[in-house]
Amino acid sequence: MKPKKKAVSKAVTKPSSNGDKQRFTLHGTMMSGPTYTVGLMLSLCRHPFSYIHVNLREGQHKQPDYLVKNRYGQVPALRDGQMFLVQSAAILEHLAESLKKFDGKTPMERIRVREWLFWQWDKLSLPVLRLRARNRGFRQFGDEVRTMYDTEAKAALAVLEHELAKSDWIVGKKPTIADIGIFAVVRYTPEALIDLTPYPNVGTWKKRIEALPGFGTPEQILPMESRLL
Ligand SMILES: N[C@@H](CCC(=O)N[C@@H](CS)C(=O)NCC(=O)O)C(=O)O
Repeated sequence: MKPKKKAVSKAVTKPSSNGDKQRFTLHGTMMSGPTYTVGLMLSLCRHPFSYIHVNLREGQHKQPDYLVKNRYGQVPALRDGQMFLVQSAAILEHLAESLKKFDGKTPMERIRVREWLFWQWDKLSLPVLRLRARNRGFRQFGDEVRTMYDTEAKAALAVLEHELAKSDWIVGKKPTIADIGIFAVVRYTPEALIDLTPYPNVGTWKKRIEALPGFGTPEQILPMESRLL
């Protein structure tokens, strides 16, 4: 079906001064945390983007025309001009470098930012997103595995809590893609049936991100249907 042309959501209505509004097209689904990560970054950068809904239920992500965009057969994929980028953490890094926003200020900060993004996928994302998928009925596994993921997710949240007790942001004095990537997992903890009360600094940091200009929820940033600019 031909994608409909739709109005841009509020979160992305103010383009950056050097913004070419046809530069980026995000392929993904609204329910996908990694798709939201990329949408949130573009929204916080105030950079408009076209959006193509990929229907995972119908297996569109495994079709040859999608696999040329994302060889792993997953969402998201981001078109930047002629180039397709995949893996949300790598996309965040590319956007931070090319838009010159939300990166570390010094070489050491930039290394730390990337360190946290690797940590996020190593320790936090998998248990939280698997528990969320189970709770929503997208994945089935028994209580033993559920307890294992729950323990792993809470251990990762304790590491984050310890770090955020020392400063407002994960790296340096300003929000970076480390905050954006990690936020886009932590926001799903209620759907993973994980209570954030024992992690008060994580809770305060989460509110700090939600107060940033350009912030939006997945529902505000990612439409249900395709949207071409
Ligand atoms: N590490 C990848 C994870 C992407 C991912 O897990 N995407 C899910 C949706 S949230 C997906 O496409 N699942 C379908 C599949 O793996 O076949 C990223 O950050 O982009």
